[in-house]
Amino acid sequence: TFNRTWKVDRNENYEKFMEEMGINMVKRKLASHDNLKITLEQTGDKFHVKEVSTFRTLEIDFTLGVPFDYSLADGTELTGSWVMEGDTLKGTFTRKDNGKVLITTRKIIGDELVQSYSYEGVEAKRIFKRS
Ligand code: MYR
Repeated sequence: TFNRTWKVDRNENYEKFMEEMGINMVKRKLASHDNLKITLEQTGDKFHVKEVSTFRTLEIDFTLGVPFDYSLADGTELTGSWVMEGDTLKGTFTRKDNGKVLITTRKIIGDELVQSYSYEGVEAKRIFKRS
């Protein structure tokens, strides 16, 4: 189950990924130390997500398979949805500004939550521990 609060522990290739996303160096440096915490609460096919970082606090509700809008901390707007594939949550989001697609997954590996990101062939991970 995804249901708990997760605190980011480490990143893999996240700065390269953000660079591909067009985020400038100063913001990349800040974003790689954003102390992100996410609280996931799944009830059936509905999710409530609380996101807390040095940038902002926000709450998101979505239903598996149903598109919704989401803005990144720098204002980039995405639209897309999450689906469950086996034990993995898979998100497919499209940038509203350029139409390019960002794929992200969340899965539990051992006692960690691993979130992967893929954009224009660049892949990254953020690995979260139980908070
Ligand atoms: C959620 O479930 O947390 C809300 C929806 C998340 C949508 C996709 C997130 C992609 C984040 C990419 C961050 C990259 C910064 C350049």
